[in-house]
Amino acid sequence: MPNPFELRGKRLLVVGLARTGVATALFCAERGAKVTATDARSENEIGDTIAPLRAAGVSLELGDHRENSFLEQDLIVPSPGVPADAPLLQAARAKGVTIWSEVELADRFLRGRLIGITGSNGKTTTTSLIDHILKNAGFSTILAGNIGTPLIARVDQTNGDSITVAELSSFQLELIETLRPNISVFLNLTPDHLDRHHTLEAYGRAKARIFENQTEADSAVLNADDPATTPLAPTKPQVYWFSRKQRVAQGAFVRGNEIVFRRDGQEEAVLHLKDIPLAGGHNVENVLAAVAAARLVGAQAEAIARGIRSFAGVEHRLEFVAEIVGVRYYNDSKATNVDATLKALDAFPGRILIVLGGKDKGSDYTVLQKPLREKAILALLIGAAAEKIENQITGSVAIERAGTIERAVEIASLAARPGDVVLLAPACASFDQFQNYEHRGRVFKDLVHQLERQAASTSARG
Ligand code: UMA
Repeated sequence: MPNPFELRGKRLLVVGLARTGVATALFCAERGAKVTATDARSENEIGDTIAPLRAAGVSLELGDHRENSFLEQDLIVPSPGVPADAPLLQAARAKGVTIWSEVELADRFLRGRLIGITGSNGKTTTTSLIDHILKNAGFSTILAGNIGTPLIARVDQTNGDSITVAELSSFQLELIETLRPNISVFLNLTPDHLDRHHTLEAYGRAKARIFENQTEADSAVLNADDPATTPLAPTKPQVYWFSRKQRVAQGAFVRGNEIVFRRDGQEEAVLHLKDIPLAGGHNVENVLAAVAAARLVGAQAEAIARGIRSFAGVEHRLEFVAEIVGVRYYNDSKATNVDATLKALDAFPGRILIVLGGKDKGSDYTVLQKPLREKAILALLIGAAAEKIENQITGSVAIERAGTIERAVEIASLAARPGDVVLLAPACASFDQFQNYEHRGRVFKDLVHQLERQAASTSARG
């Protein structure tokens, strides 16, 4: 606990009352802070998740934000979904109010070691995989962060021996001050969230803050194959690289058919590529990063290999849903940007019917043209970004404006032939039609399971 923070008696404003805001407000109220919590949504829209806040004595300002409440605080904790440059936060900043993300506050109460994982893609898989490997190797781990459970909701469960494995997003990292992972992992940097960060440079800078407070006693793990992340390598922590293409001086790499970890001139084989239970070349990178992080924490090569072999994958990440009359359905709802969709397309040999669209984040979809031409037979467009996507991919593949995910699955099921793949990998955020990407993925899976039941009853009637 390097930077303890006294909450008792502090005036504190929590902005946004979804998962992060509710957990933060409760945590601070329980520790004696005078907490106000505000959300642009009305009480009706938010629902009963805020009932515990009332009981804890949090004062609520719902349906709108009040400027005065932003100016008269000791600390403001905006949720990740609230832009850091929102005018009310700017005004508070100008008055000298401290503004921290929830992970910054949480880190001040965290005990034990912290592994922080960031990157544009693969964070969720790598975070889950590191947690799985370490649990299997006998470590006491806590999984939290952008993966879905706010870090602050888990800090009370940490102790001197625990290892917290936290997925950290650019939205969380851009508002840190002293947060310092013992091991930081930076997977890759590709365009995403440009509606919030405006430029790739600013987005990269926000993510690179993961290294900012690390010292010589800490380690940083970076992707040697990604030219966008290599220039961001820090100078203070020990740097370890991972690579699919080259042997690295310190870190994890592929040699022939094996994954090898190398440190201080010593090399050890960890596992065979064929033992990786996840599809796609990008998952080899995620495994390499996880091998390096787990080895640095002290897990032995054999235990790491066992952990990887027994990893079942992550929900909404190239998740196999069902095979219905020879057509395989995959849910990659977590593909919320173009790069993730490119990786999803790359994971299959061809004949893909892909569901694309949702809320645009200022993305360039023209880069999808080539893989769509080569691998896809139909693009089903949904959500608010449909028109932009259609304009940018037109001519590369047959297009259907499905509008909704329900219609997209229906059209796909009628158009697909045995051997085809129906893939939800939308390249967009979900918030125009769904609560979040998990909700979108669950709706997709429910629709596919309905089809499965229909197909079963048809064949039973036979
Ligand atoms: N709101 C306001 N005022 C505003 C803007 C928003 O009041 O000006 C309110 C909204 O009405 C809503 C709340 O803020 O009630 C939304 O907050 P949120 O979007 O931060 O929701 P949380 O449930 O707290 O989810 C956040 C992360 N969301 C985002 O980063 C957008 C979740 O990551 C994360 O799992 C969760 O905290 C726990 O840490 C999601 C995500 O999409 C998965 N992350 C991005 C990504 O992975 O690419 C970064």
